[in-house]
Amino acid sequence: MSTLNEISQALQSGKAKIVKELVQKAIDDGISAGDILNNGLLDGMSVIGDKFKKDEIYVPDVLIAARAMNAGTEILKPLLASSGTKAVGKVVIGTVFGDLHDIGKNLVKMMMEGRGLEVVDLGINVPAQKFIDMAIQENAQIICCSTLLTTTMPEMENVVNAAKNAGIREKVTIMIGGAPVNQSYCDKISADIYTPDAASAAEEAVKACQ
Ligand code: B1M
Repeated sequence: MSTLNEISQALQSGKAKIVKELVQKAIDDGISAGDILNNGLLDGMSVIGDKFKKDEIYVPDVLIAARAMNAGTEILKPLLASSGTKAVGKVVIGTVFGDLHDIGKNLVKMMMEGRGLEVVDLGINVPAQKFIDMAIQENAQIICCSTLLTTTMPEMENVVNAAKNAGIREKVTIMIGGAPVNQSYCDKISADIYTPDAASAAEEAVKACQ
């Protein structure tokens, strides 16, 4: 079995310590950070997602796999963060109110930091007004909203409206992303930028700060 397969399998079994060791081994063997992320860690997480959907596994299993995923991405962080051109800009990021998923949001944050952006992470379950208050307090150019649940997508529109109400809509770029979101939803709620993945989110954020 290849190391990437082993990483995927260990993640699916929730073995955080083994995932860490295997990710380090893959790095030492010269496998690129992007390959390890996409074909090892995310491959395993996608199998977990399928099984969760089919009720073959339950929330605790998914949480254990998520912990293993985070253990792996922590090791990759310096490598993902060392690539790309540096940019100057400040971003406020969070998972919207009602949503506790943070793996994708954490990846977006990691990629943005890798591109030299300063990222203020508000965590999960973030009320719309908090995005605005923190953007004002931190003088951020960009607000990034992540969500994984169809039920919490409307929270992104609440962020857009809260920015209008606070009088900062013209000054701040609102970026949205997460599995249920797409370009047409972005257009519908009058957010500024939708990107499908963490790498393109970082790329677009850099452009928005220029
Ligand atoms: Co949840 N969950 N979950 N879950 N979970 C999903 C999302 C689900 C699709 C599973 C399924 O049914 N197949 C489903 C949502 C269905 C829907 O809304 N249509 C679901 C559900 C239903 C639930 C609960 C309601 C389950 C329950 O309690 N009965 C519950 C909700 C809790 C809540 O939030 N209030 C719940 C709970 C959980 C856990 C806590 C157990 C755990 C989260 C742990 C954690 O995040 N720390 C969890 C997980 C792990 C998942 C799955 C399996 C994996 C999500 C993930 O991390 N993917 C997920 C199934 C799946 O996605 N296949 C599922 C990997 C991650 C890297 O991808 O976040 O999409 P993603 O990020 C991508 C892009 O979307 C993008 O970049 C990343 C890649 O580069 N991106 C952005 C993300 N944010 C972005 C922002 C941007 C730009 C790009 O700009 C700002």
